[in-house]
Parts: sequence; structure tokens; C-alpha cells
Amino acid sequence: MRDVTISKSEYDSKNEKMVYKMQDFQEDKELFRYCTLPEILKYVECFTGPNILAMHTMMINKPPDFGKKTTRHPFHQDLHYFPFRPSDRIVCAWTAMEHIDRNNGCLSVLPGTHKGPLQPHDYPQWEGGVNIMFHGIQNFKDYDARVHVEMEKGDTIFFHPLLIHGSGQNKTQGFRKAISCHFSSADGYYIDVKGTTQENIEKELQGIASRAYGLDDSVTMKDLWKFRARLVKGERTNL
Ligand SMILES: O=C(O)CCC(=O)C(=O)O
Repeated sequence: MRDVTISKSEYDSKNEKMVYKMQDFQEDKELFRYCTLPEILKYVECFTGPNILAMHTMMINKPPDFGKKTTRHPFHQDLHYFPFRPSDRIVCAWTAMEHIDRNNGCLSVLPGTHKGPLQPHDYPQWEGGVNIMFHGIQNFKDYDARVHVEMEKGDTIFFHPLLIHGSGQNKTQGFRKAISCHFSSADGYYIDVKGTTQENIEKELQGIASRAYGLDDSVTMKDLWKFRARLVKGERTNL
């Protein structure tokens, strides 16, 4: 995924500065090792139980901001992107790959919000533009309640998919690197998102699947996630 400001700049597409994040590294042997580390799985299993799937993998390379604040990530709940449940059996592990603070765009979270409902998400109306699929909670105002999560290299946080979180712009000249994986219990189930607040993200994903792979709109979020999921421990029971 490329940063919207940088992709409109003079950099060529192979320049490292273009890359905001790489997703779906589940077939890359070295990167996927992160999802199988006992130091990570020992905590993940407390949430998922013994049958564990890696659902969503990301290497996030937040680049230096080019003055348009497009390296910000709006406040959101990850469950908006997921058609699987139950939410209490899903957990994200997010590991800092270097010192991360407010200057290079650390995560900000709203403690306790994992106990609330999934809220409607859409693109924020940001003057400088917004990166593709960076949906945010509509009319978000709770900035005073946020806690900035400063971390050292190797620190890992584990969080619920309903926790409201986002990240700030990268004001430094370096990249802010982190690696993460959303894990789910394989014993969960898929939902049909039609008629829910998640319908907009399904339509957007269908558009991407059509442009990238020529798939028609009979492909659902469930199909896409079933394809991405990879077993890390136990048995692949339902998902
Ligand atoms: O790493 C970040 O800045 C935020 C990542 C995130 O929340 C996401 O991709 O859903």
C-alpha cells in the first residue's frame, strides 16, 4: 500500500518512501515467522484458545510525512474490516521494530472502548487526502480520552478488535516500522455483512478484487478472509 501524498510525488514506484505498508505476508517464510513466535503465541492463546489462525498480517513502514498529514491513521476499530466472530476470540499483536513515540506517529488508543459496539466507519474528510481503506469512526471527537502508546524496539501490545485506536503523523525523516498480526480462534464463524455498517468496506474490497484480479461482485468478504487465513497452531476447525 502506498502513501497517497507520496504516490502523487516525483518518487518512482520502486522507492522505499512509497511504501506505507505491506499486507498479507502469510506466504513469506521469514516475515511469517513473527506469527509463529512462542513469545507472541503464549499471549495470543489466552484470547483465542488452542486453535489459532493468523488472519491479517502487516508490516507497517509509516514514511516521513510530506506536510499533508496523510501518514496519520484515523481512529477506527479493526472489527470493521473483519467478517468473522466472536470478537472476544480475536486479538491483534503489534510489535514496535524501533523506538516509537509521538514524533514518529505512535499508536493512540481509547482504553475501555473494546466494551462498546462496532461503530459506523467511512473515509474522514481530511484536507490533504486519506490513504486507501483508512476508514475512520464518523464524527470522532474523543481526542481528549486518547492515550499515546510509546514503545521501545521489540515491545508488543495485544489488543481487542473493538478497541478504538489510530496513529499520528510521522514528523521525523525516518520510517516508523512495526509488524503486526490479527489472530482469531479457528472455532469462530463468518457473518454476512450485507445490511450492516460493514457493507461499505465489502463493496470497496470487491472493487479492488475486480480491478486487481478480475473477480466479479459475487466474491464476499468471507471468501477473501477464508483465502488469507493461515493456521499457526492446533486445528483449522471452522474459519
Ligand atoms: O500502525 C499504525 O499506525 C496503525 C495500524 C492500524 O491501526 C491498522 O492498520 O489498522
